[in-house]
Amino acid sequence: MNQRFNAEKYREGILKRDRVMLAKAITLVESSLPSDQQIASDLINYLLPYTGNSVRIGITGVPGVGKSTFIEAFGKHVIAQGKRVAILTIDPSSQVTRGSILGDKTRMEELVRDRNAFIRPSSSGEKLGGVANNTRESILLCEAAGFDIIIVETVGVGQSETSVKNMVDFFLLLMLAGAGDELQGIKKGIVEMADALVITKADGDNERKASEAMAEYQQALHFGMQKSSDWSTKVLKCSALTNQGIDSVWQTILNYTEKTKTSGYFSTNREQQNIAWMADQFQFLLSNDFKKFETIQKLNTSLKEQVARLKLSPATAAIKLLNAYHEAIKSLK
Ligand SMILES: Nc1nc2c(ncn2[C@@H]2O[C@H](COP(=O)(O)OP(=O)(O)OP(=O)(O)O)[C@@H](O)[C@H]2O)c(=O)[nH]1
Ligand SMILES: [Mg+2]
Repeated sequence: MNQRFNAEKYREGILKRDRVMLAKAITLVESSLPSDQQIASDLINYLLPYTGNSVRIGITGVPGVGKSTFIEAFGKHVIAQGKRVAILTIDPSSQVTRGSILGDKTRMEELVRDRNAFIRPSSSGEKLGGVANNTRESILLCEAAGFDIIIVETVGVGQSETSVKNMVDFFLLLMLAGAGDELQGIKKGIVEMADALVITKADGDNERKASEAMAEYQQALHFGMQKSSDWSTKVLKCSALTNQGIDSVWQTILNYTEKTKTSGYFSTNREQQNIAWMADQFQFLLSNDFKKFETIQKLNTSLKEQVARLKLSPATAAIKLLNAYHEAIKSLK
């Protein structure tokens, strides 16, 4: 049985940097219970003034590229600089399996035990807005709890990279040397979206291949489009085993934040992300509300048939659907 508190109590705990309370608050924002959602939204509104003071880093890459191992090495490095690091892991498959959590606990063995690190796998949740919305709220909670670096990790398959890109300041793509983009299951556009590409496992026999891969990507990206951040994608290599190159990744992120804070991009990007978040959420609410009316679902089915058989124009059918929705709402009053 999950104990629930009022929003005030969660707020107090989080501002005191109580990690147990932070974990409980994340469970709360992931909950689909309407009563929990009410407390969660009060809590987020309370905490907004204490959020925003972090660097949000998205990390993606195919299974086995070395995300967990990299995060362990990178996290420790950043903590050694006096920072506190929160790691939120998004599993795009519907459920976080116990296996993957346990696997990460062993791969992030030292971080798990470090008081300056907080690791939390996101469950898909059933809440409106899904994983993306939960993760955005979890980022805010971690910031209010005083974490300076927030890492959002996702496996680079499926739709999740784009939604992660839209909730972070810096987007890092981990790549294997010696395997083409297609082989790695990396979709078109992802490479261009990244603020840095990092070739992993650049150690031992693999080091030369990593350098070759770096040169190839540097060349390919040279012809890429200019980003609105005015930042050109950096290509790096590292080894999480030897720690070679880990500091370069950190320095690159520091350069990025300095540059984009000076240009103003850092804050306008966050403003736009907030507005896009609201628009996303509104779409979710609207389509969910729409689905609640059984009569409209029936009408929807019959209109689809008519449209398919060219008995009715799609535009007219859409208007009929909207009108029926308006009527259904009126009948509620
Ligand atoms: N040589 C070498 N091996 C590494 C390095 N980083 C990770 N590995 C190995 O690569 C394998 C996969 O590493 P993980 O960190 O689990 O990869 P991941 O991307 O988190 O994988 P998923 O969680 O399955 O998506 C493990 O066997 C690691 O030991 C590295 O820097 N050098
Ligand atoms: Mg992993």
